Amino acid sequence: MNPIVTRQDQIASSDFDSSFIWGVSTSALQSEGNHKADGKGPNIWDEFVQGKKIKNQDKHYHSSGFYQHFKKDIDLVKELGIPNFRFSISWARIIPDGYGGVNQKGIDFYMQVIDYCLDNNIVPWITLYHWDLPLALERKGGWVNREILIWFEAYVRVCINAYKHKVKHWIVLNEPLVFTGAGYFAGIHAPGKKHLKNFLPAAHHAALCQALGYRVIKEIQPNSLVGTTFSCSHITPYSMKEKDLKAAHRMDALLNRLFIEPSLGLGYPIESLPVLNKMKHYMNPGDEALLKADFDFIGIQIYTREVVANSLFTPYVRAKLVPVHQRKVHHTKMSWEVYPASIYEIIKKISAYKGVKKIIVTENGASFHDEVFLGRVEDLDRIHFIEKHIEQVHKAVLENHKIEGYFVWSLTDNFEWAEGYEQRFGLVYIDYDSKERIIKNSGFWYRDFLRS
Ligand code: IFM
Repeated sequence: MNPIVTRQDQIASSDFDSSFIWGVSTSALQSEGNHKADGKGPNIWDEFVQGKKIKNQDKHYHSSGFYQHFKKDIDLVKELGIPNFRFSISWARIIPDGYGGVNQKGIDFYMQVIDYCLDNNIVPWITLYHWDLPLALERKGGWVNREILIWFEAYVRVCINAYKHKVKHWIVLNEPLVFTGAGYFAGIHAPGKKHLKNFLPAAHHAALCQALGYRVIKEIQPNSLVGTTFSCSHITPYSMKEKDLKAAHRMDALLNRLFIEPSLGLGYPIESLPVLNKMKHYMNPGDEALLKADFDFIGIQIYTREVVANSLFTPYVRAKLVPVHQRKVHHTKMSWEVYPASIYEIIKKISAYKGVKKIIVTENGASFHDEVFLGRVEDLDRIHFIEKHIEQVHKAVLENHKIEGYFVWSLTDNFEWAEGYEQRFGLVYIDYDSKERIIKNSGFWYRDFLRS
């Protein structure tokens, strides 16, 4: 296939140190399909999609079919010359009821995926939890129940013991703010719970589990490299009026600081967001210490920036995100502003924390309207998006911030949670009927960039 763009005057991977880590990310629930195969237990999304909260009533039951087509997909990773592949383990494939009996077929499946990566010189990076809690655990309260610490520890032990001889890079949680905020406060993601009384304990238990996961992995596999990921967005106040500046500060505490600061021993950002005071109702003596973890790397996941205005009607944060249509700015199909400088600002911000050793962008990418025409997907918008973001990463490198890697979200189009299949983030287009994979021009662009 032809390279799509000429590379002169463009950012090149050779502008980065040769040790810089380049990769691509995906997740189990969004791409595997086969949700009942080989003894897998039900998870919260298997149930949630049966309600009415997913666009077009889409279900993840088949998706791109990574479960049966993983070799094809890893072949694509290889063809594109991407050295690192991040995917997640489905908890309910490994332990169908969440806690207790282990499903050997689940263990075997991920062993095959890992082996196939290694056979192809691709480094596997495994996320242990990417939002798909076993349903049996949700029936007992899920993330709201402090027993999640026991369940999660047992699950992590099984995974690390199974794969420790083959996998070095582990990511404990994917974006705890999103799965607790959307799943236990807003009710728009599984399990569809609402209110502060669910969100705060869920968030606290997730923060405890991210640190617990770190400790368990290091205990079993001391030479591992362990990180966890955070969704982050650069925040700009809507105006320079004091009320908007303060609103931006509160929103920053919620979106960017809530989970990283306790892991660094700084506690929850209560002074900036007073509602977090209520977190103490869910904290046991000694929890401050248990929240800490000495992560080898921090994964940051950036898609946009947020413009924030004061809002008396928004409970708890008294701040609102000003939508793109009101600001009339260039945006993706998700209605997220295209603002590449956000990635630079966030790297700078996270780098400034003394306790952060290394930062990896574990997700960055965009959904645009993709069309197949004569067997090709000419997704110039996505190429431009990724290129401009990599330029900003490079700027951060030149300023010696602690950034050491970048992963595109995502390898293939997949099930975008409440947005279903309408949103396509892949470097590779999926025809959901035939399961045909078509490398988009952005995929070729990334390949050429990595070769350059
Ligand atoms: O698809 C998601 C992913 O699961 C988590 N981070 C953001 C992506 C795009 O919304």
